[in-house]
Amino acid sequence: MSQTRTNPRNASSVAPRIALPAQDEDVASLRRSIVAKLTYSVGRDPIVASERDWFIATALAVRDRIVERWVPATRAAYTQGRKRVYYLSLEFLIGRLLYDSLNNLSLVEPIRTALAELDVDFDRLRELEPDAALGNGGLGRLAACYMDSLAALAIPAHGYGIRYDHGLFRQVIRDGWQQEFPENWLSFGNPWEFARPDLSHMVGFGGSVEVIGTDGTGRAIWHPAESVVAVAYDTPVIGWRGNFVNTLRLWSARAADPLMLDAFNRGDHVGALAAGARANAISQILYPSDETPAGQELRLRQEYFFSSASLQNLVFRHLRQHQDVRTLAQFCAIQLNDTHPAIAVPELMRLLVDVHEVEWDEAWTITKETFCYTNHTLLPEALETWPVPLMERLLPRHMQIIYQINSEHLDGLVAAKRPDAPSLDAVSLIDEHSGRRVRMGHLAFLGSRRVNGVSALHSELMRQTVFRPMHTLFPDRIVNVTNGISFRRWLYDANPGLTDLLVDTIGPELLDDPEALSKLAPFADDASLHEKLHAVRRSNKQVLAMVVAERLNFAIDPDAMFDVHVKRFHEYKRQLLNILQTIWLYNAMRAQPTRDWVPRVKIFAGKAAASYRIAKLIIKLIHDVARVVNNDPTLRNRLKVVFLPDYNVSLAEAIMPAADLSEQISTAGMEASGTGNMKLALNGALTIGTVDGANIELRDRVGAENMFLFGLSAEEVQERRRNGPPPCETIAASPVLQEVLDAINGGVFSHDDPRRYAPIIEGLTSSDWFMVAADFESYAEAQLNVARRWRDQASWWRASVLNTANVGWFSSDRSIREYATQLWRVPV
Ligand code: 26W
Repeated sequence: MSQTRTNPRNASSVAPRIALPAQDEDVASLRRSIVAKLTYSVGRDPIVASERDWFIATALAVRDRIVERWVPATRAAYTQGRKRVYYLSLEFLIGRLLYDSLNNLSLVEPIRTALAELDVDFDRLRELEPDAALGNGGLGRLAACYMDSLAALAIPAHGYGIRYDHGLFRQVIRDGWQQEFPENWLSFGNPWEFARPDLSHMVGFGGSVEVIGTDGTGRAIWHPAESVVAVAYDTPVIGWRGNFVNTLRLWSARAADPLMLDAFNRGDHVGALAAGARANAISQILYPSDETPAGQELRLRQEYFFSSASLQNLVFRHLRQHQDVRTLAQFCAIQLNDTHPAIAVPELMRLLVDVHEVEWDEAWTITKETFCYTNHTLLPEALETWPVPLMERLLPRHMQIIYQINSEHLDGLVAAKRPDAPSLDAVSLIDEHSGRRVRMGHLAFLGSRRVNGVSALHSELMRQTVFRPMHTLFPDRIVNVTNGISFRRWLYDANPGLTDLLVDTIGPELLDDPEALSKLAPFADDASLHEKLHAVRRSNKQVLAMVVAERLNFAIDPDAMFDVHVKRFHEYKRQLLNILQTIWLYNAMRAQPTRDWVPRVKIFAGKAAASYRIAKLIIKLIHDVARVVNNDPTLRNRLKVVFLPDYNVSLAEAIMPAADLSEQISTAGMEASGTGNMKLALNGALTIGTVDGANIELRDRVGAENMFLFGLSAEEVQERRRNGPPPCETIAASPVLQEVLDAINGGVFSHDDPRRYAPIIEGLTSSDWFMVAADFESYAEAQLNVARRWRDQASWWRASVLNTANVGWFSSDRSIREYATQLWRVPV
């Protein structure tokens, strides 16, 4: 295979020495199996094989080595009768699997050598793998990190979700505007999965219910009007060092009766396929909305589809092994990743009562003992509720069950006559205020033994705000499990240079024990370590600069500070605050061009929900500012603004190791946790951030003196929203902010349409809900401190070392251990 096209990864293709040196027999056997896969599975002659053919062949050869471990791991968990975790999630934001699998198997070097012997370049090959982008952002990526840690810790687990034909949309920027295009990750097949056409479940919708008992607790027979088949696709999930393998089981929807032959024979060729199309639609596409209610019926169909298939499957598995459905809670823990699978609560009740004839009360006890629920956001617009009429039409039996659960819950409350009892209205499963709607958060809460938030602050705010009435009734139910990240993917895979340096400095123990990173702390002032870290960072920045050059045809200087703001676009994440400060810096540089400004590259990446007008306008503003700033010769290249399109896991793997500064600047109280903050700190970036989400726990470990914290606290935000000065006063009191807004308003960045940003200015001056104006001065001041610290490189690298040294706790292994002991009651 020729090696002409430049590949940015080649620049950094330092083999991570965490992999054992290539053994001759490994190399020879890998080479043989790759050629065999190419020949017999791909059906290609090596002479004519394309790079993609080689990729598929390589992945299949690697998969064999995973399966060799999968079968015994699954069998052992079965024979030992171990309790199993089922992680139900509508999203798994996985990214690529080739490099990660190889790293887990310590086979990176052998594969590289084997492929080189076949004249194939591994680093080019791995870039061909499409990202599995079956998620929107933090919630989906967390699910993927947790699957990684479950396998690493050898906890028997299944991830359950949907095998979307199309993952998160591809973001294309045209003239500064975001456009969405369908993504097609399956177009060349998926070498990692096993289709299981024999493993399927029927999922019903609509129809009628025949009630058998005399009260609401009796059995019923549901006659669905429509049935959809859920077909399983299994992907093995291998743990660190290949010791254990779990299963990610994703469901694909098929029509029970794909072709209505009588209609076809009548000549109605389209109508004959209609039912099939309606069924297929369920698993066709990931909902791209993040933090906004999708609201559509299709979304509810997706939620019920995968919840029902997963529960039928796990009950089936339980019965096959233990025969008695009543012991379910003893052997299964089911985790609900947000409320998206909350319908699983009444679904389990239906399976227990209607299908397995368990008495209602016992069924409810089993249900509550089996489920746990994680909440990922307090944004009121993102809390799921479904209109009662829609639920009655689509899931009539579940609606009956929800009514019964609700009436027992409310009756119990009345009977208890507690003096501190919240109003029935506040704890009812039905919201009677804006049309009658089912509160899925309340349903998940009531049906779970434990409910958790994802950072200390977020869990506390759950108790004080959204779940306050429920918390009063069940004061022990809400617990905290602060999020974590997979160090395998976010350090060993993404930053082999740093990984090697850490191993050289403090020993290989850290590879198996993230807390061992603390041994780095004594080296915080070691100048020779600083030098080496600087060399690693610089080479990672060079790689990122090549990505920028390739994608945007634009040069950035690896010696400038890389100031990185990457995440979904949302007003509360305040990319707007960052770009306003960028304009402020631009003005200041133009006013004093001879000052010794620290050279900076502002790097943005992230997608906006397709319907989120203001978020898309902020993306456009970043591009407009970039055009002006990047072409202004007076700045002498000391400020550049870059927007990298189509942010995904793979791009994040290139960005995290190349960042100097990490922007975590959400409005306090609004970011449940954040996980990008952890990835960046682990890779040695310093954080500029608000006292929000997991930033707080980061501060507690890393030390406030090694971060740049600024802005209002969550409490101050609340207070200011209630009684604060009007935003126009805040703006008037800050001449620099006023100047920035005047520039935008005056069309400095949008000569072609000076009114373009009126909605943004209007939002700031009329309500400033996200406290952009309120926090501006404090943020700008913190950015000055950043520049000051950068000038003192010894102090900067000291802080960087202490970041990496103190973030071991944010490993998702730690999070999963907490889930295992506090929530699931499984041994670790
Ligand atoms: C119904 C529409 C919808 C879609 C997505 C509502 C809510 C969501 C998610 C809860 C959004 C999300 O990804 N939340 C993020 O979860 C991460 C993992 O816990 C946290 O780190 C982030 O702070 C949180 O925003």
